[in-house]
Amino acid sequence: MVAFAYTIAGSEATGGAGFQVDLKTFHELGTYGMGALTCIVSFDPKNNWGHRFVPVDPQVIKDQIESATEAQDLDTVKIGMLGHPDTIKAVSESLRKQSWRNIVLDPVLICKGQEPGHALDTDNALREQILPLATVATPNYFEACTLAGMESLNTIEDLEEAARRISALGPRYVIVKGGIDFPGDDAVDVLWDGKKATAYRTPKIGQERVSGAGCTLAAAITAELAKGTDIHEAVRIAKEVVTKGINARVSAHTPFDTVWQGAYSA
Ligand code: PXL
Repeated sequence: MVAFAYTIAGSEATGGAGFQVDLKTFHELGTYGMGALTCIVSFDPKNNWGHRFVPVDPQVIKDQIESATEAQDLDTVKIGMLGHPDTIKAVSESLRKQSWRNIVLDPVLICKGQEPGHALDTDNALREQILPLATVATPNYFEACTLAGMESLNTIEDLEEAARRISALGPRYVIVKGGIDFPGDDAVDVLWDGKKATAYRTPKIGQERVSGAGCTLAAAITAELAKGTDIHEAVRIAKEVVTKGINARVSAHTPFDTVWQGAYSA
């Protein structure tokens, strides 16, 4: 029987991040994608592609989750952009209504191109109400620094330390994504599994950011966990999906190229 992969995430209208990326990735990995929308992001072409952000009414988020969880026996969910304390409260309450085998949290604090650090109440709500429920967290460089309380990550040991600190806040598994900001020639992700750290490396592809890499990685991990793949293999496959997707990236009139999920099986 087909495995169900569920996402609770925001829409990014150009298809380069969020809900759209999650569904494409779920499909690419052979899972049946479902989801609840938390917010609607429309980049503004007349204002340097700045973020126009509209939260979905919290009750409507709860209704969507009720509908999906009654329709199917879901046990694996990915949490993407929440973006507002009221959204976080609604999602946290809905998640607590059943048990989950896997809750994969991509702790989206800000999006590419946004100014960091203006929404402390959202960051704190995420840390207090969602992170403790997560079984897997996939912070990027900036999110790992923020959640772990570290100023910078310069070595593999720093990535491990950040992952261990974030694991102490709830999630059993933490994958810290070094990405472009981590020094050196490789894109390094470190998985802390509660006992040991494993580094996954691939050569960096250029020095420019690509939209959707983080969403794709977390969604691919979610799809693999939904199918019953173990966490180490799930991370390995997810990294391969992202690497192939960046190699085959799609250019847009937005500031960033975007990952092509379809490259994985092509
Ligand atoms: O890449 C993070 C992200 C996630 N979800 C939505 C987004 C973004 C960044 O733009 O818009 C909806």
